[in-house]
Amino acid sequence: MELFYSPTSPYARKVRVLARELDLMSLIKEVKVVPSEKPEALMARTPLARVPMLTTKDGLTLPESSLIARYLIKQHFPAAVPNWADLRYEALCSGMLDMAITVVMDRRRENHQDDAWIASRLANIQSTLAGIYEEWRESFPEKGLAVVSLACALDYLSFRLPELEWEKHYPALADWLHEVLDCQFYRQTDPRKV
Ligand SMILES: N[C@@H](CCC(=O)N[C@@H](CS)C(=O)NCC(=O)O)C(=O)O
Repeated sequence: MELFYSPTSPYARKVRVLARELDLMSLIKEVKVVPSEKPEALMARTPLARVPMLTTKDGLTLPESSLIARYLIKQHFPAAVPNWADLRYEALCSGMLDMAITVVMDRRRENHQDDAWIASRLANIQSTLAGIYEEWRESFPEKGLAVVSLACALDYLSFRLPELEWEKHYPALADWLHEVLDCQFYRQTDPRKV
């Protein structure tokens, strides 16, 4: 299998960590690309030209991190059925990342969106984070897709939107994140070490 990724993509990081946790790396060749350069190898497999993108052992091209995550879990646990609670956390974290990335990309453009647009994206991230935090305080899975999704999303916020200062607002969640990140799979995929 081939997994196309870029080192700074939090969606790609999620499936790269998951593949390592599920002990699938002997079956996967990672291919580093810069999607904005529209590399031929990526374009030939997905006209979306986004990462992550997985070519499965049957030659299917899976162009979406949630799909790839479900495929990887099925490879490790053939009898796995959808874990809706985990998938829900994954979707919430992906939604937060979608908003974070639009803000990060917008800041790189010459013609920026107006401040109200940016503020509304940041407010959505903050309200989603507040909701996740309340649930996390009550109970949260110890491992698996929910943990990987949340850790990759939170670390992306720390990396690209430090002004949110989420770690200051939720110190217990920040402690949890640093414990999770203290593992070789996260170190190997740290976007700061590009
Ligand atoms: N919903 C997609 C999002 C993937 C995505 O937006 N990837 C970005 C990198 S973080 C990308 O490849 N962008 C390339 C581009 O927009 O040119 C997923 O979960 O896989």
